[in-house]
Amino acid sequence: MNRREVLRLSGAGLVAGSMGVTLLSSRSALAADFRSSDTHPPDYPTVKAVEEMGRLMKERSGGKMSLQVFHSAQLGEEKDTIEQTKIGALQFNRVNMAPFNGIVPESAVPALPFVFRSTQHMRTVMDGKIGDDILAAFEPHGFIGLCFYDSGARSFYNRVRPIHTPADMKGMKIRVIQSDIFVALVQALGANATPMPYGEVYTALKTGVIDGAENNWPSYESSHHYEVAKYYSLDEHSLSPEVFVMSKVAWDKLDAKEKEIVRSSAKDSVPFMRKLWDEREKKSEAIVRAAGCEILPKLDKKPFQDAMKPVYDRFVTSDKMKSLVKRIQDAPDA
Ligand code: GTR
Repeated sequence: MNRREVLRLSGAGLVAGSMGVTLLSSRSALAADFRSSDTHPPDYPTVKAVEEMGRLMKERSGGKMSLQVFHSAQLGEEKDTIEQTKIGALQFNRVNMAPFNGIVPESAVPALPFVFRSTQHMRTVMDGKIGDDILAAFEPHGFIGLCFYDSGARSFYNRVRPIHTPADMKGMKIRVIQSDIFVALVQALGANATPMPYGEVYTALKTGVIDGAENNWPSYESSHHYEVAKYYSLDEHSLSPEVFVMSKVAWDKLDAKEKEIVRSSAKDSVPFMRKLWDEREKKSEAIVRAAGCEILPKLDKKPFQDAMKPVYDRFVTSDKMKSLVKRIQDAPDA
């Protein structure tokens, strides 16, 4: 199914979803059939991970708490599903960190360009106290941060020419995820940033409305963007993980034991997800390479990193943000 068909189905998904939900009544042990959203297709590691979380939750609650994942953006694009989660129409949601940047200030820190040195550094930081502090920061805004899932490295791809240095990006129209940090990042590299929902990117690339976008191997492949934008330059500007949240409206209806089941099931789905992620990265890379895309191997990151000062100057302003960035930079790789 392509993105357009998926979008056509999204209305149907909403209707089916709203009819299918039974919520736990306050502090009771009634059965609950929760819903979660994901923009990716059914075989994508984030979808599989949330299904695994649902399996654990069902098992640990003796069958009372179950979860259905609405994949392929059936319930809408990420910004819309975040709204639905906030009001409790949707109980769970797996989204990228970036669309949360304007809602939860602390979510901006892992989304900052080049803030992590490596995947191992990201995992160490986000699995520890810093990650827990960032998850806790979601609660005052109406969300319970449950866990982070891997998202590899985001790099630029386009349909015009290989990008070796920021100078090659001058004047290019690059789609970014809907976050001011990503807009600033692309502008700092001399390109024009076009924020756009994920589901519109394939057609925009194909018709030339945009020249390029940025993402990790599995998204570049599963979205079929590689078929219409064949230059992929591995500058790896973002190693930000994804986030899995619960609606605080739904959370407040759970008793202490149910809350513990939700939290532990989410955390315990992370190693499962990482295994799938590592496998999928390799598989997606092989598909993209076999299709004849021009991959620019690890670029010299320094000119890209040097261009990021205005981004940090603009977004890392409060003492809280400065301290989080410093704690990340000071954290060991393993
Ligand atoms: C993917 C991410 C999605 C979505 C997408 C995008 O890597 O997993 O949640 O945010 O990027 O670029 O919009």
